[in-house]
Parts: sequence; C-alpha cells; structure tokens
Amino acid sequence: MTEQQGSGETVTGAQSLVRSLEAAGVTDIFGIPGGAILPAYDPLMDSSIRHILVRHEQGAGHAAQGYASASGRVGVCMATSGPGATNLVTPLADAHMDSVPMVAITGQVGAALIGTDAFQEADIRGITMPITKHNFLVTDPAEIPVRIAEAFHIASTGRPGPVLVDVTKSALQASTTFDWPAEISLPGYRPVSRPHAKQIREAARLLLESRKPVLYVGGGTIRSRASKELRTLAELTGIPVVTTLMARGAFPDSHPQHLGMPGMHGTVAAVAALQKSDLIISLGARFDDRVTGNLDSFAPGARIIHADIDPAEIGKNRFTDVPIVGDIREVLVDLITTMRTEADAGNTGDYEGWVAFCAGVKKTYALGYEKPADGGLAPQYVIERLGAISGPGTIYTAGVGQHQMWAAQFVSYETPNTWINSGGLGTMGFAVPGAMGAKVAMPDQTVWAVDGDGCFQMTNQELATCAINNIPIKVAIINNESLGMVRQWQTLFYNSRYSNTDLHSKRIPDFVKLAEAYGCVGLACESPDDVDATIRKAMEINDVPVVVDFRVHRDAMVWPMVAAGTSNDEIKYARDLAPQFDEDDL
Ligand SMILES: Cc1ncc(C[n+]2csc(CCOP(=O)(O)OP(=O)(O)O)c2C)c(N)n1
Ligand SMILES: [Mg+2]
Repeated sequence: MTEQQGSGETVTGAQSLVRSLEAAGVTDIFGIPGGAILPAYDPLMDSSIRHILVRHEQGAGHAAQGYASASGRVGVCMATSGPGATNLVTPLADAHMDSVPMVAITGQVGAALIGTDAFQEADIRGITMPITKHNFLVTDPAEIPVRIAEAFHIASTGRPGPVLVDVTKSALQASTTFDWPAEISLPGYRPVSRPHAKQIREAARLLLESRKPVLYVGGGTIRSRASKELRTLAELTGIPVVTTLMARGAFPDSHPQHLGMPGMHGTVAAVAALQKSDLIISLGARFDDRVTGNLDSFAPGARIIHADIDPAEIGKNRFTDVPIVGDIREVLVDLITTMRTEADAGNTGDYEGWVAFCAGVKKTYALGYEKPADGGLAPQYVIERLGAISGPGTIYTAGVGQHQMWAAQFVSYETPNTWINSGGLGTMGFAVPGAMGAKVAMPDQTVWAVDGDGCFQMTNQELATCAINNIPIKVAIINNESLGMVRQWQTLFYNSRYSNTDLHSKRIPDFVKLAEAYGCVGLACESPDDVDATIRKAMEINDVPVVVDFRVHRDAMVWPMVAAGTSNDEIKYARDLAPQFDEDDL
C-alpha cells in the first residue's frame, strides 16, 4: 500500500469502492446484492474480483471466516443495508471472538435518509460496535479508498478481527476521485508485535526454575503462524504441550510431547497437566472458562507467563506473573534465542519427573469410546475413520455440539490451519459455509465439513452456492437425530428429561434427497462395516459437493468432561469415572 494508484481519476463512489478492494488485494467476495449496495454491484461485474453469490448473508460471513482461517488472507463479505447487514451480525460476532481477519462491506441508505427509519435502514454501525474490532460509516465518497485501506490494515494486524465498512448509497452514487492512500495514518492504533527483552529474560528464568511447566497453546499461535517456532521451543526444552480448541494443529498430535486438548472435553492428560503444573506458559490463549473450569480452583500452584498481542487479554481472568505483549511468533523466536544461550551455558530445566508423570497419564487415560452394544454406528468411529482415510492436509470445519468435540478429539491434526471451527461464540451452522470459504481459498485441499444434523439444518442452503460455483466441499452429517450436546446435558443434569432436543432427523428431512436437490451427491451410511467404503466413495467425487448422512447411535456422549462451573479436579473420564493419579513422581 505504498504506491499511489489512479491518482485523481474521476469515478463514481461505487467504482472507487471496487477499485479500492482490488488495490487491497481482494480476489474473492461472498455476498448478496440489494437496494443500498446495488451501485457497487455494477462495477463489480467488470472487476477481476470473483464475487460468489451466496443464499444467506450469514453464509457469506462464515465463508469469509473459513476463507481467512484456511489461508491467513483477509476474508471479505458484502451485503445490503437493513436485513442484509443484520444477517451478518452472527458471523461478525463469531469472527470477533475467534480473532478472524475479515472485512464486511455493507450498503447503507442515502445519507439524507439516515435517522428517518427509511426503508431497510438499520444502524449497523451501532449494532456491531461491540462485536467488531472497528467499524466505519462512510458518507463522503472521497473517503472510500482511505477507509477501505484502513479496514484491511486493522483487520489483519495486531490481534486480527472483523472490520465493518458501512457505505451510504449516496456516497456510492456520487462522483468522486480515486486516490489509493500511499500510507495509513492511524495515530491511536499501533499494535506492539516485538516483545520486551526484559520480559523474555524473566520468562526464561521462570522456565529454568520451574519443575512442572506446560506450554498452553491457543488460537493466537495459529493466527501468528508460529507452529514451527513452537515446535522448536518445545523440543529445545522438552516441556509438555496442550493445544486448545482454537489451536488444534498448531503442534502435531502425533508428537510425543503433545498431551492433547485441555478444557471441558479435553484429555485427562491435558487437563491434569495444567491443573498440577507450577508454570503455565500461555501462548495466544485467553484462559477461557471452557478451559479453566471454575477459575478459583484452576491450576492453584502455577505461576503464569502470559504472552498475547492484545494487552487487554493479559490478567483478564487470571493473575499474570510475567506479562509479554507481542506477536506469538516473535515471542517464541526471542524465547528460543534466550533458552539456547542458557543451554549453551549449561542451564537447562529439570522436568524429568514431570514429563514422566504427564506421559503416564496420557497413556492410562487415552481418548476412547464405547462401541454401541446394538451394533449401531459410533459417531467417534466415523470421525476417526474420516481422519485416517482423508489423511494429512485435509481441512476440517465443524458445527457446534458433540460432533464438533469429537472432530476436535478424534482427527489427528498434524499441521496448522486444517481445523476451523467456531470456538468462542459456538455458532451452530458454521460448518457448511465455513467449508465453502476454506475451499475457495484452498481449492487444492480436500475440505470436509463435519456437521451435526441440527447445525446442518441452519445453513445447508449454501450447498446450492457450492454446487453452482464449482466448490466441491464434502459434508459428513453426524446424524444422531437430536440436538445431541444439549441432550447430553439433559441426560447428565436433568434426569434424562429430553425437553425439545429430538429433531427426528433420521426421518425428516431426507438428507440424501436434499443433497441431490441441491445438485450434490448424497450418500448414507448406518453400519460400521460400510464406513470406510462410503468415505472412500466420497473422496473419489471431486467435481460436485458430496453429503454423507452418517446415521449414528443417538446416546453416545462426549468424554472426558468437566461439568460447567465445576473444578478441573472434578474431571470425569467417563460417566461416574474419575481418574486416579499416581503423584509419587511429583
Ligand atoms: C445458533 C445456536 N443456537 C443454539 C445453540 C445451542 N446448542 C449448542 S450445541 C446444540 C446442539 C447441536 O445439535 P447438532 O448440530 O445436531 O449437533 P450434535 O450435538 O448432535 O452433534 C445446540 C442447540 C448454539 N450453539 N448455536
Ligand atoms: Mg445432532
């Protein structure tokens, strides 16, 4: 963005918007036109930008998120004013919670009509103020290029997030000049990426002093593309690693130092390691309640090193001993240098007993599941086979619920950006549009949406978008004919009283016919014996989207589990089964 382009040429505001998006490097937009944004759709026809016409704006937003999460590029979506814009609210909130770089362009009613309750007027700037990293209302056409440049800069730097640019119809229709800014001047916005040397030294000192450290790896490690550096530090020090729901793939699941995912449905080893540690090194994680359980009893003996690009995260939930503000990759680079110097001087940590303890828990309480006694299909088995047959390099998205947790647990993630889900907001319906966006960004990679029968019924209309626009995603519906995760809580905490969680979705709708109606291939599978052949068949179809209805046992539950609000010490390995730790080594 250093070069001045198109200096002073007279254009419409709409042309200026499209030129600005081109200048920002945009190649793909997901959206739906309507009255207020209509002027912008005309020059879009002549642009090199590919616009993908979705069926619902929520789909456009989640597609932009999937696109961004898979590729690291800013995802872009576009909608008209009023209902078009409000349909973007869920994806914006989702992107805000999960730090996804995204720009949403919305049309707004003409400037003279703002505040009159005009047709399709909604104060989308006001509505999205708390759920965007930043947002703008543009009424002056001359401002369009600067605001677009700023939006992309803000979305993609520092802690990434969604930025909304609301442009009035009057600005789009007016005559203006196009000047792409040579540089961006945002005096109030200067994210710090370089960590402070003193804090790094302090962190290194704690690392060497501690006897029971854990690397607590969060989504920030994925966003800062720091997997290589993470592995270097982990192997240099020998410290055990846990990866949160947002960080699956940041560290290879097959690595012996990896204890798995912490949290409500984390592995016993990951939960126990955090709980019993004397030092937690948090790397782009945020001590979310789903990870800490009851905060007062979380990791009572641990000191905390908290590294994050966003200073507001540090100390938010848990007292921090060593705060480090910076980009996680840069933090890791500096920590590696310091720890290498220490190692050369003969200073290394003594973690032997701790590593043995963690490895022991990992072995004793490995992830597992019971096969249904009636010979029915175990959802975990389907997901395990999906991961094994699709192999590394496959991208997985998920909806929200039991299937999401099993997809996080039973696929072995070896590389970053291959696991994309709605972690913070927990948005049902994320999987299909998220997969669509990921496939547009990474067309050469297989993309599986692992979806619930409930979630799928929220956003499956984007299968039409996929079929028409040659976006051959694959969808695995884990059909337990219910809102399974809610049902699981009813089983455990409401005496098996199943209020409003039965979806009857083995009967209605017929997912195979629905897939076919959308121009996709529809397959069904209900026996463990057919799982491999069905997945292989789906893997062979690459010209159209494929939907597989895996008709699974409805009573399967997600284990381990820390019940909401309780202490991580209360983790259950299976129903009424608490793990026993041999702590002699500690
Ligand atoms: C938009 C939205 N509404 C409601 C919820 C609450 N909720 C969480 S999981 C879940 C059940 C999801 O059912 P399904 O997609 O079939 O997944 P399963 O748990 O059965 O695998 C519900 C209703 C939510 N997370 N998001
Ligand atoms: Mg379900």
